[in-house]
Amino acid sequence: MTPKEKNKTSKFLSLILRHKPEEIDLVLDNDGWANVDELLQKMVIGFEDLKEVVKTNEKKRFAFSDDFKKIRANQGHSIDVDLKLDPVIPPKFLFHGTAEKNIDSILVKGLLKQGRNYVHLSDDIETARNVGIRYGKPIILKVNTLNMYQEGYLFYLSKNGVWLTDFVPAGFIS
Ligand code: HQG
Repeated sequence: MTPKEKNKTSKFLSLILRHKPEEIDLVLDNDGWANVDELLQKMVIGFEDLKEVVKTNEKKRFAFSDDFKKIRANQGHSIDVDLKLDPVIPPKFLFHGTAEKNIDSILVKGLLKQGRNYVHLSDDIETARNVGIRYGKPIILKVNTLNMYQEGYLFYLSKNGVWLTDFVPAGFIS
């Protein structure tokens, strides 16, 4: 596979495993897993290519089950799946990158999950900047996550290191 083909396949996998499995008539189970044989057949790709895409994905977006019979996205879903992540204690601060144009609304309404299942946070500023730049001139928000945790908000850490929570009230953002 050329790097371009890998990138295209990875983008399509994100679409299928996070948002629209019905595009290829695939059904995910409650925990977001797809059957690998069925996926290969419906995407018309080979197992070795799929393994290569999963292994080389720069954000480790996908994971196989231990027996390689199932595959799912590690985070980023808009469809209702239960990743079965356990709540964990967050660090003192986490970061969220967004576009400058969103800031007024965020400082009033807080960070909303919008189309996805969670609000996404990162533990480093560079990642947050790269997330924000997707939507315009980036701005990095610092979230007082430990204070949130102490007030009862839950945090989850995806297998590929993305921090997830349901909602960040404006009062915890600086
Ligand atoms: C914004 C990518 C106005 C929020 C990335 C964001 C990430 C508000 C946008 C992952 C708002 C939602 C997720 C409010 C939130 N008013 N705007 N009250 N609350 N927003 O794409 O965090 O590469 O759903 O700031 O790396 O940008 O696909 O979320 O700008 O980890 O693996 O609403 O997607 O991962 O946008 O990105 P998104 P996100 P992948």
